[in-house]
Amino acid sequence: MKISKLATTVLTALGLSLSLSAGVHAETVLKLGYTPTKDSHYAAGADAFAEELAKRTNGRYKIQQFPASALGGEREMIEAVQLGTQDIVLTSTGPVGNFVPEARIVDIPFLFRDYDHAHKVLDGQIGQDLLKKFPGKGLIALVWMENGFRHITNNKRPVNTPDDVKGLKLRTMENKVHMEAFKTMGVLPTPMSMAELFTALQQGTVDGQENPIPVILSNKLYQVQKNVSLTGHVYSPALLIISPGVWNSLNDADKKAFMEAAKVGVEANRKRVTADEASGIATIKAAGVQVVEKVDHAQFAKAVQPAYTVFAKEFGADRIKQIQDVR
Ligand code: EAX
Repeated sequence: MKISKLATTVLTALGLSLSLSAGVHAETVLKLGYTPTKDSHYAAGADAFAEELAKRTNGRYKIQQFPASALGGEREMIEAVQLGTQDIVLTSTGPVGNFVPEARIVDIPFLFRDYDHAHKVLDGQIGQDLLKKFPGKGLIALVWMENGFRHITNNKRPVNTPDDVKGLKLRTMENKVHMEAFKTMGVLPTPMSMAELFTALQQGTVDGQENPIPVILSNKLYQVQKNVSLTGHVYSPALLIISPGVWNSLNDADKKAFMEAAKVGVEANRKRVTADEASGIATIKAAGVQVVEKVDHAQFAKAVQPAYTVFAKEFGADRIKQIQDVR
C-alpha cells in the first residue's frame, strides 16, 4: 500500500515534469525574413510553409515572419543566417552568388525561355545539384521558390528598344552577373539593397530599377515609377535558406517535415506569382503608369549577347548550354 502510494506520487511527479518539459519545448519559434511585404508571393510561400510545418510537427515549430526588410536587406539576412543570428531567409538569388559563386549561373539574362523551363531546370538535376553547394558555405538551401521574370521600370522614358536603356542609371541587385549584363547594354548599374530602393526611386538617386511584377506590386514600386517595360530580361529565382545550426539540430523525421513543408511553400509561391502576373499590369496601369507591353525580347537578348563571352568563361559554355537544352 505504502509502496504503491509512493509509486503514484512518483508517477504523478514524473508526469507533471514530463508535461512541464513538453510545455517548455513545445514550440520552437524560428525567425524568417524577406524583402517583399506581407501581401506578396513571398508571404504566400512563407505562409504555406509555416502552416504545413506546424501541421507536420504538431505545432512544435512556429515560423515568425519578418516581411518588408524588417531584418535587413537580402545580403545582410543571408549573412545572419550563416552566423545563426537569423533562422531562415527567403531571398532572391541577387546576393547569393557572393556566398555560393556556382549559383550565379542561374542569374544569366535570357537563359530561361519561360516559367516551365525554369521550373524544370531548378526542380531537376541541375537545380538540385546547385542546392548541394550551399552546405559547404554554411547555408542550407531547401528549395527554389521564385520572383518571376524581371522587367525594367524608370522615370526617364518609355523603354521600347535596347537603345532606350542606354545611359539610364538603374538600381540592380548586388549581383555581378546582372551588373555585367546591364553594363553591356549601356546601363549604369547601381547595386543597392531592396531596403533602400523605394526611397532611392522617390528621391531620384537612380532613374529606375528592374523587378518582376509581384515585387513591383507588393513593394508598390509603381507609385514612384512612370514607366514599366515588360523586358522580361531575366528569370529571378528565390531560395528558402535555413541556418545550419537549426538544420543540424533536427532529427531525420523533422528534417523531412521541413522539406515537405518547403515544397508546399513552393507551390503556393509559384501560384501567387502566376496570379500577380495575371492581374498586375492592370493594377499598375490604373496607377497611371505607362506600360510598354510589346517588347521585342530578341532585340534585348541580342544586346546582352556580348556578355555571354564573359559568362561562358566563368561558368563554361557547356554548362550554359546544358541549361538551355532542358526541354
Ligand atoms: O527578392 O532585391 C530585389 O530586387 C529582389 O527582387 C527583391 O528583394 C525580392
